[in-house]
Amino acid sequence: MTTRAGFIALIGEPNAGKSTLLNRMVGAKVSIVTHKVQTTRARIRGVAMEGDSQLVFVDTPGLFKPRRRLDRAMVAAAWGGAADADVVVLLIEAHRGVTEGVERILEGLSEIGKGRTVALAINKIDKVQAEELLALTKKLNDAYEFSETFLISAERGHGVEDLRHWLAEQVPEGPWLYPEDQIADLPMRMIAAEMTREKLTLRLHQELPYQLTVETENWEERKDGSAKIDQIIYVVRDGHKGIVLGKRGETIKAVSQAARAELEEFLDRKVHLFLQVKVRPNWLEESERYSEMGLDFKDGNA
Ligand SMILES: Nc1nc2c(ncn2[C@@H]2O[C@H](COP(=O)(O)OP(=O)(O)OP(=O)(O)O)[C@@H](O)[C@H]2O)c(=O)[nH]1
Ligand SMILES: [Mg+2]
Repeated sequence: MTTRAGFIALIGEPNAGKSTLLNRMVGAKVSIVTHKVQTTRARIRGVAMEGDSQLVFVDTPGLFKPRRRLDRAMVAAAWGGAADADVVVLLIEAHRGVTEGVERILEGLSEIGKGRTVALAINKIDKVQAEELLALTKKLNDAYEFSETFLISAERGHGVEDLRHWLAEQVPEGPWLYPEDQIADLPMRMIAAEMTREKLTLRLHQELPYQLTVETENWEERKDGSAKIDQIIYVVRDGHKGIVLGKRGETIKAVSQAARAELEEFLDRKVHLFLQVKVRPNWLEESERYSEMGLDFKDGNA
């Protein structure tokens, strides 16, 4: 049997649907998803099998014009993901088309895409009319020489099978990189922290989700088979702490319940989740916070 295996980087603007696509390819929720931009902060690997090919998908943070250290580190991680991959898939939102942000990404691709297979995936086709897709496909292929174009809905699954089949043929021959049954390559404590951050992002408004981070502080396996997980939510201001806690602690309680439910499903066992909110005005400038997130602090240097 000739096996194949390779890395496939999913890149695109924030909110393009990269994490949704990764989860669909893997068949499990490995990467968090919200309707807000800049949800994913680091590279997240999910593994899928297709015939004799092992596809290692690399979800990346969205590409945007960075302002803060964290933004710069995120964008660097995303381009780094593309540079390390065998195949790059650029996701574009069908209803938004070629935005300024997309134009900047195409410029970047003219460097990083050199000598690499780059496919275009126009996502969220459920949101537009078929005629629009034709025009958009042409426009994008005029701007960059993509190896192939796919019209997909990561959320509903349209076109995803075709993309997967095609990718299975593109990755190089070689031994599999992970055990056949592995679906993610991310420490469990990090997946757990991400789940809590997703629930916080869904509940909190404006800038707050971008100014907090979640870390798993302690993970204890209990004799009864359950896990006790302690996490810290770092925020930058006292006022933020109050908002995260909510009136009579209602917000943090709801977040904790939602995150715990998802963790229990993922781990298939009982979880005791304890969340603590700490004010740490300078966490966005602390290198340890970046390594916890899976980012390189130096990448954030201006
Ligand atoms: N209508 C529709 N919505 C989609 C589709 N794919 C993803 N979405 C939605 O788009 C939003 C963003 O999805 P994500 O997967 O978090 O996007 P992302 O590219 O990972 O975003 P960042 O991590 O912020 O860069 C979510 O609300 C998804 O449910 C799709 O095919 N159709
Ligand atoms: Mg994402």
